[in-house]
Amino acid sequence: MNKIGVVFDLDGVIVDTAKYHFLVWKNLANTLNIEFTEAHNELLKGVSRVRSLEILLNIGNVTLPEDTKQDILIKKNEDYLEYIKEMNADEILPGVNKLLNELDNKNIEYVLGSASKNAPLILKQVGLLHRFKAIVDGNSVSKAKPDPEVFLIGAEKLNLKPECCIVFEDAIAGIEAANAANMMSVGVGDEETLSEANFNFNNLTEIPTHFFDEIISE
Ligand code: B16
Ligand code: MG
Repeated sequence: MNKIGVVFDLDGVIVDTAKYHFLVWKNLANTLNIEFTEAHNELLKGVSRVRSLEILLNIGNVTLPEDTKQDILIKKNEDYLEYIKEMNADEILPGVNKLLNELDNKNIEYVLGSASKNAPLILKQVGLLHRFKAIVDGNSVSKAKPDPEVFLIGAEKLNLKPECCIVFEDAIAGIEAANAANMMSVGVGDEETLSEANFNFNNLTEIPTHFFDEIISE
């Protein structure tokens, strides 16, 4: 393969914003008398905000009118942004900077492919926004992961065919989306959970130096 490009998920790969999503959803769940555990939170990883609320309400077997749901979604994001505005470069996950430097050195371009509508703000907070060739996020897509749309747009931004793109993802929905897009999927996190990925690593520090060279030479 001559030329390759990379699409990075955000939450769980570049930064751990899942902990903030959890705190806010947990708080909202309490006000709705829904028991919401960290295991439940796994179900929200990689899926859109709207879908996250649907999952939460399903867990509690709660039905709400549409306008109440809209109010909850607004409040969810307001509370979440309180955490985001305190973020800084210390929250970049281990191995990210080294990996981006390596890609830069090898002239391999990379874009972001995230479900989050707050992706540009989060990247700005941690000082990484300028490094990506393009940002494809929850504002750019009509269909959320596991639909491949976000990654297919990423491939367009990279001017590459999907099969020349490598996706780094921490969520099952994201691995499914990458596979559906006919891209190479790299699961970042628990190998058993992300068993559908083409490659698995616990975190980005584990990516071997020759990982990209081997894919290019295939
Ligand atoms: P927002 P990713 C996803 O980010 C999160 O994993 C998921 O938990 C969240 O619901 C989604 O973003 C939407 O986030 O409320 O900020 O629009 O993993 O796709 O980078
Ligand atoms: Mg993620």
